[in-house]
Amino acid sequence: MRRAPLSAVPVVLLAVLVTAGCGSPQNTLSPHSKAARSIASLWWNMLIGSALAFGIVVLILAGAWVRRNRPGFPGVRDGDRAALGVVLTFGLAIPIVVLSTLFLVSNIFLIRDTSLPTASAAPGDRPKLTIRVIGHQFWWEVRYPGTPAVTANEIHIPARTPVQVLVYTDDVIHSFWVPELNRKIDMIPDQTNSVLLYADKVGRYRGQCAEFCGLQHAHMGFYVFADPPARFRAWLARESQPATQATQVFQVRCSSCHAIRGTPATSNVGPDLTHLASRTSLAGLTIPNTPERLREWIRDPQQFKPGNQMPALGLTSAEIAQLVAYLEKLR
Ligand code: HEC
Ligand SMILES: [Cu+2]
Repeated sequence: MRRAPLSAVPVVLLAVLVTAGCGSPQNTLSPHSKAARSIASLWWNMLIGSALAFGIVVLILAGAWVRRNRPGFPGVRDGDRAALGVVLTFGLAIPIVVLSTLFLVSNIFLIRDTSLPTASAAPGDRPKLTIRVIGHQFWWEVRYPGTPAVTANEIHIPARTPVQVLVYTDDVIHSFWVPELNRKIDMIPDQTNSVLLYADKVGRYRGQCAEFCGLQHAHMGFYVFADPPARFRAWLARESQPATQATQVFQVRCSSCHAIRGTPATSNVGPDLTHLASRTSLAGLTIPNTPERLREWIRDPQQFKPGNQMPALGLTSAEIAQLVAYLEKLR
């Protein structure tokens, strides 16, 4: 059997790296808003520009290598002023000019296209809705000011509507990022930052915490659902309703950390569960929200997300079954 040449290894590795991001549901290069399009085109322009610069450098190097043994080929000696000039021009002057221009241009793009429109913007561009997102290790609390609605890890917004997102953190630094809709925004203790969310198209966009925040940082994902405006309003109206019944097991075992509005459970150490059954996923997109997975989660949350802040509580199967039946009704 012929062995593949060793030189194929870096090529294969490179191909894996280059294609790893393709087709993911979280792709900066498949923008769905003006802000994300501006970021993507900035990226393409930088890629093309740096590929050109790289190509020119490789050509010069190759030319020099081919001619290195020809008589009269310039060599570099001590005190050679021309050589020093070349080094200063290509090694210092040109990089300073190119990098500062790039820095300036990319900041102008970012400020112009990805920031929240100011009060002087055209009325159609101004945010129609404000939501608050609070980072927790390792999940996202989502509030809709002016309504009692609180949810977790699944944000609904109306499509084709500018939405202002105010972000802050309950513990360490996190970073809120929906690559297909806009840039990242850090969630910093004792400070509120804001970012614009806008989606051209009805759909589901994946987001991710983009600042390492602890053991389960990678399992701190979320969805943004851009709904048709009427469906969004119906969702928000239902999400604002309290729950109609409570259960004793929940009150005893879970209410120290979770809230179910309309019942005596009001803590917010963990996600608000008032409309848990209306969500598609659990624990920051770690598992789908099905009765089986919910049961396994309650039995031992650490099996899916080791190091998350909900402990296994040693409940009996009967207690777990009762809790799952109750939580499944919270639509
Ligand atoms: C010590 C605090 C604590 C207790 C007690 C606790 N939880 Fe949790 N729970 C959490 C935290 C924190 C999370 C978020 C975990 C994550 O995603 O990182 C969570 C997540 C959940 C989720 C997933 C919610 C979502 O939308 O992703 C469910 C369901 C849940 N808990 C149910 C329960 C039930 C039922 C009980 C009682 C048997 C309970 N929890 C007791 C802290 C707690
Ligand atoms: Cu994180």
